[in-house]
Amino acid sequence: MPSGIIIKGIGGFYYVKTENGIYECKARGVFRKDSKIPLPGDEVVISVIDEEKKKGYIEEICERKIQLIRPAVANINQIALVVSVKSPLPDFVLLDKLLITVMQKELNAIICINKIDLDEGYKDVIIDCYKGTGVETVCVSSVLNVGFEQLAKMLEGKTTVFAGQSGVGKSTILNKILDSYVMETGEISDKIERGRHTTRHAELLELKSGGFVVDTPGFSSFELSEIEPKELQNYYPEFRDYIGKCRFAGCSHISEPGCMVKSALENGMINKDRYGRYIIFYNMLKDKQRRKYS
Ligand SMILES: Nc1nc2c(ncn2[C@@H]2O[C@H](COP(=O)(O)OP(=O)(O)OP(=O)(O)O)[C@@H](O)[C@H]2O)c(=O)[nH]1
Ligand SMILES: [Zn+2]
Repeated sequence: MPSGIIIKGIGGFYYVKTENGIYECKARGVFRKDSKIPLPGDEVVISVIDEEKKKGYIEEICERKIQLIRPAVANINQIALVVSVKSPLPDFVLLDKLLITVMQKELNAIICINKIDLDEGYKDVIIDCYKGTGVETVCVSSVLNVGFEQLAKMLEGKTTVFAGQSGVGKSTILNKILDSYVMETGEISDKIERGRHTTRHAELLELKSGGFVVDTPGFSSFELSEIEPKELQNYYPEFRDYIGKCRFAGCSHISEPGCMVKSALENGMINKDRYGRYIIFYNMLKDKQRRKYS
């Protein structure tokens, strides 16, 4: 039986890309019984019932390597965190939270700095902030039409979700990347500045060079979940060299003496703003934990 990957699901039909093209498939009732809903990104085995009309049934869903809830998509392996240098200014709290989640899920991250036509200089502030994380950054502008070749290279062979606050230009970037796909793009308006709420089913769009990008609505709020305060340090790649070397085992790197993270901070090895937000997140998670157990 042929196997393939679900690229989208609409109204009970799943579109499965195989070596022999795309099949419109229904899911066997057995999945519903197990409350197992096929998702875009799922690797599946199908049976073909009509080769000419390209129709079939999903017979089996392979084990998911990863599943995102919002957007509901399976088996992605990269998240492109999009920020713009202006209109809107970067929400660094959101960006850090997204990066923490990417690290927690062991996905690859890239940072895509958009709208560099609006402020050439500010991109360096962003680059500097994330230099220590080792996350690759790329600067793009659809107005100047620059950076897309480099971005496309970073997407090759991966399944990438674009994430970032409303209005940073995710749809615009996707349109540039997939010039043969047409997607909805917002207008500059108050509506966008305040955040637009659209729900769309996630869809995997195939890249000419191999790999997929996921077309999803942007989200502008985000809660860290299921992270123990002491775990947080592990999701800061720039802390990695110092963790376990502090005077106290279980150092939170906030107020303990003999902290190697803090001395790295003082020596300029760790970005001060990133560290400042680490403290905020740490205290937030501590609070959450206290509430949970009190
Ligand atoms: N100056 C400038 N404007 C841009 C650029 N890229 C996108 N924009 C504009 O920014 C606005 C928002 O772009 P979208 O692509 O809709 O942003 P989005 O991130 O998909 O927004 P949501 O759908 O709300 O999450 C649009 O008016 C775009 O024309 C750019 O490189 N430079
Ligand atoms: Zn420490």
